[in-house]
Amino acid sequence: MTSRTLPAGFLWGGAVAAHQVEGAYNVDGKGLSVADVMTAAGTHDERKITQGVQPGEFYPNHEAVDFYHRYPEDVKLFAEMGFKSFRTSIAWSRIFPQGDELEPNEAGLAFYDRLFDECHKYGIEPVVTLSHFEMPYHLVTAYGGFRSRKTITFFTRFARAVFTRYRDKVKYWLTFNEINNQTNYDREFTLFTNSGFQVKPGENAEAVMYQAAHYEVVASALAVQIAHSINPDFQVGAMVAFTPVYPATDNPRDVFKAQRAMQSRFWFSDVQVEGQYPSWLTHYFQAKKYDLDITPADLANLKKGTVEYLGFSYYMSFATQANDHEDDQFSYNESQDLVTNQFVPQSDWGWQVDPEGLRYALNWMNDRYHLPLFVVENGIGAIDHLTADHEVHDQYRIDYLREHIEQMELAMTEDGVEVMGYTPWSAIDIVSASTGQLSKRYGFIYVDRNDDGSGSLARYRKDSFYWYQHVIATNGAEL
Ligand code: P53
Repeated sequence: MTSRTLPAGFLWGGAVAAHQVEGAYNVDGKGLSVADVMTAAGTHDERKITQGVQPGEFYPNHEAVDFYHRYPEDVKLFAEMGFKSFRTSIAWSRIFPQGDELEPNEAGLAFYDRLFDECHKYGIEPVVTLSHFEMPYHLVTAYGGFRSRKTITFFTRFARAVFTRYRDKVKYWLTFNEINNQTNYDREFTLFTNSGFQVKPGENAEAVMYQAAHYEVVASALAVQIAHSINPDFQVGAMVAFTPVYPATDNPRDVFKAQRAMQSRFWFSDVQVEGQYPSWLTHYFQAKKYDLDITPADLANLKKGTVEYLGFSYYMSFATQANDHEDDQFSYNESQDLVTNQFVPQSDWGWQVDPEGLRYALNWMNDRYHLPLFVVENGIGAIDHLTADHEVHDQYRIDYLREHIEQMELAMTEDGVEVMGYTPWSAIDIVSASTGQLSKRYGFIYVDRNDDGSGSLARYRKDSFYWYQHVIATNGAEL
């Protein structure tokens, strides 16, 4: 138990992403997105990426939990929990169905007007991600996603359209969700969902990732500039998956390996916050002979488009150790270089649960970035059981969230870290991003839907719903 009081105005809330809740994948003119061509996987395998939508395959995001039609009921439940904020994303392919049109789709824009109005009805502040794993699929097939510099233009056109439309409805924006997932460039899922491409035979995946990510940080910096030209009061943030990488031992080689891992995972936010590339990375490009398209105009734009806060997700921590054949760069390959941390337990999906790592994360970012921080995702995917009385006794979720909130509060009250808000993942059950499962549940609200798409879609409050309601009511004093 803690009795720490947080500042008034702290943005308690919950988070989702458009593609994981909305469904209605082909309604009101929406085009296909990358999320619409990924099948469902099991607990320990990866989703299949198909060539377009293939007959006979099951695509769980097509219907998801039908938030597109049920949002009034869902937002009402968020308000009942006491949400001050609600984080979601705008499905890019609702606004620009193909991605490369010149004019936005009015029906798509109108949906988010309705959604944001519904939030404001209850005093809930929307926190909106521009790109959360949902690039229009046509940009993938026609341009190779962010392989192409042209995609910067498509993205900024989208950003301008929504900044203009929601000028008076949304104040808090995030550019790219977990832009740094693609550090793990050997994983098909991360490159496809972050950047909209797949690696071709014989290609150097790391080099292509760095090129695409460069275009993204430039697109992000341009979006920040556009945002402020439209409304100077907008707050635009970057968003990284903050998975700290610890050294497995106190062997100095392991410590340096962990430092290189952290540099490799967080150069994205270094650039977005500081407006320039870290020196290790420009030297790394030279050492690896990666001849990237990075122009002086790009570098000038990075300087002009720095973010005003840093959003991050926090689920787990990693550990690494040096191997016997390190190159001079101690190059970090996330698919190969992680080891199990014996000091922390794992979730059913093998995620290393580490509440103290959240305090470490907040301190690390505070020291490095000197910006307000926003915990825009935190939670645990778990199997829930709905009782005959439609209850869900998810004490494990309450325990997870309580332990993490405690560490966040310690960082704020004992370490002086400025945290703007906390929007745990997820406000309501969603389709898991990495597995496509519904049964990897995160929500405070249970949705009657199964992995195979069956179920009534009815909503039920879990025990965690009532617990979180009390946390918000006491502004974090009673956990
Ligand atoms: P799922 C990897 C590591 C940390 C967070 O993840 C990640 C990922 C990608 O799987 O994703 C974020 O559903 C993401 C959400 C996602 C959530 O974490 O794979 O921003 O879209 O649902 C949980 O279990």
